[in-house]
Amino acid sequence: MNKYLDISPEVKKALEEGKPVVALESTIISHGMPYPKNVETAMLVEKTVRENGAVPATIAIIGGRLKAGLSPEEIEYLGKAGRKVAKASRRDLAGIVARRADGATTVTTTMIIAHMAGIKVFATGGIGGVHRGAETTMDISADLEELGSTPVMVVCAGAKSILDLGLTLEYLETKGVPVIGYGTDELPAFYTRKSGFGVDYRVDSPEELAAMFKAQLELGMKGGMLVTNPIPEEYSMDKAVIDAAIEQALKECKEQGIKGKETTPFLLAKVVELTGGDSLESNIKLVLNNAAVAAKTAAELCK
Ligand code: PSU
Ligand code: MN
Repeated sequence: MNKYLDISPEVKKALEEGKPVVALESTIISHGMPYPKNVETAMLVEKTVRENGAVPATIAIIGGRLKAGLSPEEIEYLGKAGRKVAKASRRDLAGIVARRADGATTVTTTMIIAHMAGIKVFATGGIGGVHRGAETTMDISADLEELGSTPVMVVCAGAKSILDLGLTLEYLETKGVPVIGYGTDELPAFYTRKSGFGVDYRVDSPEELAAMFKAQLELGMKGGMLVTNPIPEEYSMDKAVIDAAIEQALKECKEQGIKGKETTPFLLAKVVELTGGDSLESNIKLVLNNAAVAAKTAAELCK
């Protein structure tokens, strides 16, 4: 086992016994939602994973240790610290570990640590992608590279239209990442069920998701698989409302000269602020929905 990795006793036992485990990220807690909703949500997501037959492993870096499986106290600590905790992407890992610092893991670093621990399925809300205007800024999330190189299944609700969804799909194609629609032929756009872009495969059951991922692993493919699960109809947002909020957030981001790793957290917080918390409720519901699909799929993979 990697000398910098700590697997919690519960997660370790499940992995040793071949029981299903689902990885969960921590940037969504520290940078993706305000306190205390973030902590409440993280605990609810863990509960949902359990109710659907798997053990949750929330991942973060604490005091320079890579953690697979956090205690409720550790989740509270990260949630309360919020954006004061470093958002840890691939390039930050060595620095944070060497300095024995804390880091909230993004999709990228959660995949890296899940893979180190032997966890195959990971649930989150949305992934990073190719930002609008990337043809000049070159702002492309490291999440896409990671999906191209680390064999973990990521269950999300698509990507927010703060990104260029068409270019994000092109990039995933280049990196050889299969994009699966869960119960849909269309890529979901996080707050809404449709984006106008097609997926590579439509899959309608956890059994088939597990079969496809098993084939990918047994083929020795080095990359991951992206499962996009649409937000439940009753929680989806009005497209015009969310589009207006996103346009406004993008405008303020540009005006304030926000760049680099600050961009996504800024846009996420702005959208919540502009929609008066409605988008936060949708965000919570879609994460729970993804946690359930991921847990059922992890259980199938263990059969
Ligand atoms: N998109 C969301 N919610 C999130 C994130 C993205 O809708 O919480 C977080 C995830 O942790 C993701 C990261 O991996 O932001 C991507 O950041 P960047 O765009 O800087 O790569
Ligand atoms: Mn970026």
